[in-house]
Amino acid sequence: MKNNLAIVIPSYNEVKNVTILIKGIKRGFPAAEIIIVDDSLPKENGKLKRVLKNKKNIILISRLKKAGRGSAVLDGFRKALKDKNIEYVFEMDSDLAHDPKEMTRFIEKKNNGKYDLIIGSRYLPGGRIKNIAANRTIMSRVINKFLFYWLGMHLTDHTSGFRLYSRKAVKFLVNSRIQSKGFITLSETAYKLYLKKYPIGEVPITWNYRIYGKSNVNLGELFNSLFFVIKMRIKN
Ligand SMILES: Nc1nc2c(ncn2[C@@H]2O[C@H](COP(=O)(O)OP(=O)(O)O)[C@@H](O)[C@H]2O)c(=O)[nH]1
Ligand SMILES: [Mg+2]
Repeated sequence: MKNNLAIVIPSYNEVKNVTILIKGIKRGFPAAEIIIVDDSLPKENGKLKRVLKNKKNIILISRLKKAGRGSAVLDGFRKALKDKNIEYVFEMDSDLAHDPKEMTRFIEKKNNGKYDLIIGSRYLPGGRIKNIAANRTIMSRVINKFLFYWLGMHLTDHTSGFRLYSRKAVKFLVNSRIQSKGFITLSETAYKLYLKKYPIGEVPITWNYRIYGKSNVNLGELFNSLFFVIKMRIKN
């Protein structure tokens, strides 16, 4: 049978994490097409290239400039669509926040309900957050509650980067003129799909704080993102 699964992974200075992550993916999904969209500068990107050399079913897109998690994933989506056999497209972080063992839960839900997007939620009953400072969890929860009411889209986790899309949804998104570039693209893409009435579901996930490397979120991007989603609803 032809492989019908692609996994898009944005990365920025994550050589060590990516090395571990792809091993985990290959254990469960040996034939999946893994598309890594890396924005590291040439030196770090070179290290990643060496690690991935001669590995099967891995495509590395090297952008060599930090251009945002959201835009990286969209470039990965475009690449996934080039393969006509791909029907399921995952996106997941490269920093081991998301456990590839949980991917089957998404696939089962999608197959049972004809969803176009399944979001891995930290806040659904059964979902968990491990090893992170309480203040960040509280901030994330507050933002998600706000988005729940402001966008009127009743999801528990709008900004989770562990997701499964149908081919149809991916095709729609790459042609949707997405305006944002960073992590808030997660909210923008979900909202675009919601407005067009694509069925969206959630499954609980366990989210892990990174052990290696450092987080890219900062207060500046956080505020810009909040303004962005406020404007996004007003425009629609
Ligand atoms: N390609 C690319 N990936 C990014 C960028 N910013 C963040 N990432 C990746 O997106 C994922 C989530 O970012 P992270 O810094 O862990 O955010 P946090 O989990 O909210 O602390 C990680 O896998 C990062 O490597 C970017 O500008 N470009
Ligand atoms: Mg992270």
